[in-house]
Amino acid sequence: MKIKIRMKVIVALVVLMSVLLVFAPAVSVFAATQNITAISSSEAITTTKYEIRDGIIIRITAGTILSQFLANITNNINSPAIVYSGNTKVADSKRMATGMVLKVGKDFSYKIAVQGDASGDGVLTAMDLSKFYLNYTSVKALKSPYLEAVDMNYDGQITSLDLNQLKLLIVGLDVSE
Ligand SMILES: [Ca+2]
Repeated sequence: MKIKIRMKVIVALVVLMSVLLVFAPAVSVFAATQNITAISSSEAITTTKYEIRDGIIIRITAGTILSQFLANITNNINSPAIVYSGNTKVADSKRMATGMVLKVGKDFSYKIAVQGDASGDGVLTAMDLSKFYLNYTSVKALKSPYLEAVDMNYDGQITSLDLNQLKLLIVGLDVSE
């Protein structure tokens, strides 16, 4: 009796394995397709100079011109990469500003966060400091990507360290002018 049951189990396992072998190629093709989709959706562009975090491009320093920015972006899909300010296409000679959007083809878009530019004009002034303070004191919260723009040290938190760094940068720029 026990041997018969074992035989049945063995037969069942052999049948199961054959079924798996038959379907294995189909399964692996399916898995490969999924991987390709995942790679293309997360990496329509790549960059070594900047960083893409949750669809936001960070580590762009204030004063970066659009043509300089695009030179540091590698477009991985066969569609043009265009930067917009609202609905307007930004000219190559223009300064990058927080709130601009990089669109790659129809399906991909990335928000731009220029370091320290909380006001969205691409220049670091007392206005940015004011926006930082209002956010810091919970009077007026900064929204994404303006919030990401004031994470000066890119650690994912807004602290007094960011405030100090922003102050230094604004003072530094004022001195150099
Ligand atoms: Ca920070």
